[in-house]
Amino acid sequence: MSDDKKPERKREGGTLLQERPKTKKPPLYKVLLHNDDYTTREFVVLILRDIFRKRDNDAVQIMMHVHNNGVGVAGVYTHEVAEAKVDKTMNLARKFEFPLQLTIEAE
Ligand code: TYC
Repeated sequence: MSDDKKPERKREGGTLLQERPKTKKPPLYKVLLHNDDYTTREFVVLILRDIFRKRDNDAVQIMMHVHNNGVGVAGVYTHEVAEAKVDKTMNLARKFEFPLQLTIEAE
C-alpha cells in the first residue's frame, strides 16, 4: 500500500486529529416510481433505460412491478444524483404531458 492510502494521523499540540481513514459513505436515497393510469408503459421503460441506466429486461420488470404494485424502486443514489434524475424524468414526463410521479426516500 502506498503512503498516501494510509490513514492520515496528524499530531498537533499532542492531539490526534484523525484516527480513521476518510472512508465514510454518503447517505443513500431510493428513487421511487409511482403508478398512474395515463403514462404509457413504453415511456416508463424509456426513462428507466435512458435516465436510470437499466438494461432492457430490468426496465420492463421494474415498470411491470410498479404497474402491478403501485410503487417500485427505480434506483438508489446519493441525494444529489437522486434529485437530478427525478428532475430530468419529471421534465421529460411533463413535455409528453404524462402525470408520472417520482419521490425520494432515505434508504
Ligand atoms: N399503469 C400504466 C399503464 O398501464 C403504466 C405505468 C407503469 C405508469 C409504471 C406509471 O410508474 C408507472 N399505462
